[in-house]
Amino acid sequence: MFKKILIANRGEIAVRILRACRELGIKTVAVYSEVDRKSLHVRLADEAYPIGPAPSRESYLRIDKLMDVARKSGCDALHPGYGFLAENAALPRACVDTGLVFIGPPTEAMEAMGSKTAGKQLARRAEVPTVPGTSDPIENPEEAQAIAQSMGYPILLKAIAGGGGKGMRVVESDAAFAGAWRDAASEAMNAFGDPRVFIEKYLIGPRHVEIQIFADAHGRVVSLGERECSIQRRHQKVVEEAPSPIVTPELRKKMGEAAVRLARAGGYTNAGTVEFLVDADLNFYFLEVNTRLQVEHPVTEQVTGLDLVKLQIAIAAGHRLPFAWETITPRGHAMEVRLYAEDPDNNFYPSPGTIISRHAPTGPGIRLDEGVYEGWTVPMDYDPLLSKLIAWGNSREETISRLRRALDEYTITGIRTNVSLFRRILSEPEFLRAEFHTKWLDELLARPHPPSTPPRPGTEEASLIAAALWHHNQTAKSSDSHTASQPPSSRWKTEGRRQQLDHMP
Ligand code: MV4
Repeated sequence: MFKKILIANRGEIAVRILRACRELGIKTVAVYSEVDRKSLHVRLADEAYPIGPAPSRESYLRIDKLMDVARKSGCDALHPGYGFLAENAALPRACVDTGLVFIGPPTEAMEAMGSKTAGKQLARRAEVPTVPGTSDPIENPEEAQAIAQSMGYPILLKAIAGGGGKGMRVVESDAAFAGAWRDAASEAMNAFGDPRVFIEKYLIGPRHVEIQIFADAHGRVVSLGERECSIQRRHQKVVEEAPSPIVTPELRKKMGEAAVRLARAGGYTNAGTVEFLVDADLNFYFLEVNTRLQVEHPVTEQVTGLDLVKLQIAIAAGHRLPFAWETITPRGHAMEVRLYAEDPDNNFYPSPGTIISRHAPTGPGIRLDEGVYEGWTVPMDYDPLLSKLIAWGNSREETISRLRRALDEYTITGIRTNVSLFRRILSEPEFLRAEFHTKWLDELLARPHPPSTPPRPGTEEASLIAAALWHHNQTAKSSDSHTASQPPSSRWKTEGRRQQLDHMP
């Protein structure tokens, strides 16, 4: 087993990896940029080293600095987390050169599966269903249009290098093709420096369902079941759950076997996620492979009882997977919401700042993965993910009621958060009936809706009395600034009682 692991990341995921290492008796080395000197991952690690200024290009994306730290501190392995360099094949390559074990797939598997079209070609060879369309980029627009005509509209143009919905255009008719082609190619060029585009049949109202796979270095490949990730805002997942409410045991088996075939075909090892779109008739189509641990991995952990980070470390150290996939059946239901330092009443603008006070929910079925603490300042230089709140229950209904209860317990002052977004989603009848698809949240948010929480009082020194006075004035002025399910009075009562309790001797 490894003695010391370099954690090449920050925030909640660095903390998550640290915790697994601590439980395994492995020493940890953190790295930090100038604005992360006081961050939680730095405080919790056995050792921590600065790697440069705030911009990630000059710190968390500097492979040379990471290798320097690993050599100097005597690490034998590196965990990349997610984001930053996690899916950049140059990182596993550098690790090999430095004599470090990369906790993730081999360089070649990352390259073979990381690109959208390479992944799609591999899927076709492995007889994994793909969306009808091309799996090669098309050079000439006339040829592309002929393909679109023969497929029938609507079609979707997708950038090869795509991500986050950039370089994607739906084309409804032949007349709209030429313009959409130009737009998609120039957007892709601007965003990725690569204008190449391919064509797919456009699926209406699909769901995003992904399969968690694990592969060891001894030929065993397993599926750990699916996660439902259709609740997205502008291509960013905000709520994830396991199992998917629409996936039957038969579909789970079929999708799991397809994902395992693909992983085998790509020579994959370690943790990976195979993304699929699922249509209304429960046909599934391969989308892409994520060659890393995902943000939403905790929902799989909660329903399988496995620690995926420990599994990643064990596999990287050459251990065998200790179970066969036939033995994995999800138990109960888990759901995660991503709490961000952003303002849902102001177009989800990032809201960095200092956390004045914070109260974390606990109790039955609640897990909180976070990288923050009271008094810490959320930097504006990175993704503002604060915490992942995860609930587990025996049924989807119990899980949702626990999550709502935990959201009511969660308070954080000094910064704005998107908590109110989740109160809203978790009380929508369609969400409760699990009737949604990948565009559902964007459509919901496009409908007019009053702000769902009262604005917080002045964030510097929010005393209970000021808050109560403010609230009194607010309710006297208007009564429509809240939803029926969450009257602000009860919220202030809860908060007031807690503050009184906090100050009891
Ligand atoms: C699609 C699609 C419909 N038909 N492909 C968006 C991001 C990229 N990873 C794939 N995406 C989509 N591909 C076909 N042929 C609809 C989407 C899509 C989507 C997919 C997953 C999660 C959220 C989404 C939101 C809008 C559109």
